[in-house]
Amino acid sequence: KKKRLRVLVDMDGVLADFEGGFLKKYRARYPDEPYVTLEERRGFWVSAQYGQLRSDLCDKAISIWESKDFFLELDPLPGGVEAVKEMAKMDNTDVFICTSPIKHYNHCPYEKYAWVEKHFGHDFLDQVILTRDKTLVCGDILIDDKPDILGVEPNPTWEHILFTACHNQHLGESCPHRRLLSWDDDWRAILDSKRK
Ligand code: UMP
Repeated sequence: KKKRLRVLVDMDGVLADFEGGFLKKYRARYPDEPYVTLEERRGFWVSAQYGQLRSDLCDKAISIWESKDFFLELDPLPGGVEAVKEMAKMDNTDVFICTSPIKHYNHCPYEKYAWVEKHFGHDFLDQVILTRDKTLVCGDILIDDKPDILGVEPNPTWEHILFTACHNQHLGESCPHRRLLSWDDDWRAILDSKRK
């Protein structure tokens, strides 16, 4: 029996290297300020950890991803673009890129579309979902590096597959989700486990 499988894939931290891009531009713009290495990152919110380091560093961190070209110039994470392109060609499989733009909207939403066009091609823009509430989006799985994905829908249709990132790699049993350790991990087996 074949029902189509719908896969939702997050962008920042899963397809695009938000953490690496942030640290590089933060250090270039604020060379004399302290920073958090990727090894030391804990918690999803970069701004919160920088704010704990020193209160004024929260706004300095935010200034980085609010800048023009920040999202557009993010490097792809290894294997992600290739994996999503392969998924999109699989039989009975629909794949969407599901990403939350920041509320400082003058660059980010535009650059997210431009990033997808640059790395996937113009036709793939049909697969982009920008939303601040992923619980409203229906799908079989959501591959996302954020440990807690909450919104107005208490029972989302998708199973959250936690994509391992620097900020979530130390989370233990407190985080109950199945994981995808990287795009070298067996994402095909995860998809197959959801096919009816
Ligand atoms: N983001 C912040 N603050 C942070 C870290 C990330 O606003 O400290 C933004 C960047 C992305 C969004 O636009 O949050 C994360 O979106 P998802 O990965 O959940 O789609």
